[in-house]
Amino acid sequence: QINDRFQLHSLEQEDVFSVLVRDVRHGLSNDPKSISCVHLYDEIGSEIFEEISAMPEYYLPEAECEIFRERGRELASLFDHPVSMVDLGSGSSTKTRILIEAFQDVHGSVRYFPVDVSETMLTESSHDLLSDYDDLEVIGVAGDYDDGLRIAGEHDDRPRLVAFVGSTIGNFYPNDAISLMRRVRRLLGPKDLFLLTTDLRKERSTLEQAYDDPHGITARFNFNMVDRLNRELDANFDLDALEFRAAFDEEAGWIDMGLVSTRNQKVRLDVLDMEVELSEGEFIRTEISRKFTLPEIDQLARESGMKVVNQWFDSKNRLGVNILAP
Ligand code: AVI
Repeated sequence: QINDRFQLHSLEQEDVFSVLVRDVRHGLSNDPKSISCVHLYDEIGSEIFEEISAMPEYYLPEAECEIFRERGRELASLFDHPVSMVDLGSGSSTKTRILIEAFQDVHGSVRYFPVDVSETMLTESSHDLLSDYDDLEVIGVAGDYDDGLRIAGEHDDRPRLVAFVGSTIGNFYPNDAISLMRRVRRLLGPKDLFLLTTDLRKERSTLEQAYDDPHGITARFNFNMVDRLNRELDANFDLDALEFRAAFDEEAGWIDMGLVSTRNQKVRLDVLDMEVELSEGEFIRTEISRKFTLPEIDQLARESGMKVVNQWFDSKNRLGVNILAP
């Protein structure tokens, strides 16, 4: 019975290892050096991210869930008919569950398109959702965001809500964020909507405690990635000569996260046949996390060919859920 309501589209994906090789070669040749944040999330990294999400200092999940609980039905009521919900980067679908319930309350049924690179995660979470909700149909897409948008576009008899939750847009450089959102825009029909969660600009100390946390969990999240390079790329980074740093860059408007070399050192990455020199004090960026002002959210929407039609905040005004229309 569950299987009747489940379809899986498994797209050919470039294997994780080739992507790692290419990204690391490119990132470590750049100035400033960087390692793409997608590589933070191997199996161990994803578990550490769950720990981050449960820390009191990392207010984002709690704030977002509050908004979903308070506003889910209002969101569902923006549509006249049952919708297809496309969830870009669905992961374990915990947060979107709240939205699915709200849409079911208002419209009865929901067709849910979770999109995630991990087929295992996708199949497991879809199975859990289908056993919990009878009026749910799940069309999973194991692939990237563009695969998800394309497949959702092929099933277009319902109005669509495309959701990009978790404040993940903040991990994209400004131009990449606009380019992704323009691709979302292209899928949207006149009655479709895009839900975009953005973390908001706030006091430096609150931001820095969320990313440079007193428990050292985010530091561990970063060191795990370097440890991964040591294991998978036969590299010899000396973890004792690296220090975690996460600071708010006021001018750029983002948390800049990464590792600082505490001495001059040469690192070999045997698999890449590459040698990298790090000088004392040199920073290797692992991630940015943008914090938006309200005019910046409007501008992002505008530059992607959309407009903000609803905007909801949590009771402490820490995070915003924006509803964008084409
Ligand atoms: C996944 N992303 C939205 C997180 C963020 O807040 O930018 C990633 C993260 N990195 C460290 N803490 C959380």
